Amino acid sequence: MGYRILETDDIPAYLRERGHWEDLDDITVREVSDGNVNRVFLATNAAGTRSLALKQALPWVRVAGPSWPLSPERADAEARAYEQLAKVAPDEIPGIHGYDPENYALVMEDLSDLEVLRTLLNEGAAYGPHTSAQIGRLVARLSFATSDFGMASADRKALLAASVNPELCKITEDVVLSEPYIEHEHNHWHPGLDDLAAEFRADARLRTEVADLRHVFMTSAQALLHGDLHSGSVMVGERQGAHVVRVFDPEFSFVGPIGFDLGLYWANALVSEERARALGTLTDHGDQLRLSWEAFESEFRRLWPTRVDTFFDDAYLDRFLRRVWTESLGFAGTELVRRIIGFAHLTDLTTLQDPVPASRRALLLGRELIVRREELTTVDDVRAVVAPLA
Ligand code: SR1
Ligand code: MG
Repeated sequence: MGYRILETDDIPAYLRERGHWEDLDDITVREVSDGNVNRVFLATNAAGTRSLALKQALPWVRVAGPSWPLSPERADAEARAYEQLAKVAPDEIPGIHGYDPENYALVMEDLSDLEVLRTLLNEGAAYGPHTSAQIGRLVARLSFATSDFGMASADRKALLAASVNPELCKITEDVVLSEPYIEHEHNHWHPGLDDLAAEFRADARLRTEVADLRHVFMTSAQALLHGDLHSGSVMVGERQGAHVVRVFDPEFSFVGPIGFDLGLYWANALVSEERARALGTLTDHGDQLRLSWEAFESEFRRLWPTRVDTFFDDAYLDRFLRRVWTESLGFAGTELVRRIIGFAHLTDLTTLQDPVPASRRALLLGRELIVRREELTTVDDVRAVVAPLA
């Protein structure tokens, strides 16, 4: 039949055709699209005992519409990423009920009993003790398993070839790793940031450092990434008294530099910290970089003795982790900058009554992380950069 864009009214019959739902008299569907790129629907029965989520990739960027075409094949990348994630972190992703490559549609577990991490934080909640450690551990498990340490060379090459995701990588290369530093129609910012936006575009050193990070992003095929690991790609909550973390939306997944995943997570934690500082609701925000890095590093080191290629010795592990740390800081800086003077701003800042002071701090922090990433070798060094911006 070929690809068709599913509307709310199409979903019941579609789910039934695909074998996901039986009783067409007992199904209610609503659209809950929230991210920038795709459409998401929730199907539930009247008793509330059965529910499913359906995510479909459109042939364009959802928030931009047909004026920004984008191949729906990105859903293939998402389905592939979930396959890899299911091997290393099955309890930290949504249950996947099926993927339909013809319609670029994923049917998966309804997570609406959980909350998007960004939403919770914006409402004033603390991170809590487990979330960032779980994210750090998940990144370590995914990246170790899909690196040359965790996979035989030929299998790795096959994964690399199967995981190319050119269009979505190009979006990142553009909106994160170049456009904010040049004149571009995607860029916009609060007028109170005019001076900094101009300063950043005129800063030759900053541009060269971003060019370096952009090239790392383009060429450093370390491991399979989530590819867009911000706080809107994480859901948290409680189930049967236990803390639950679910990472979703890995459509930007490709084999790239591990620091890109950690960096995005860190940048979004730092932005949340700035929001909390502005509102006087700071709690545990300042611990998140440390918690996620320590969990990442200790899990990666725990897995190291299982490496398939022992030519990589322990001294190399130290060097490799140092590189991941440094690149994570740089990528965190680029994410901070693009979310404020580029495309796709964050509600953490945009919903503040006066977003300017917090945005200025975050921008300055972003620039410091980019240009000083080599000299910031510890978490305390990073905290020392955050503090004087106050
Ligand atoms: C055109 S897509 C803009 C942003 O939304 C996604 O969530 C990614 O972060 C991307 O950079
Ligand atoms: Mg997303």
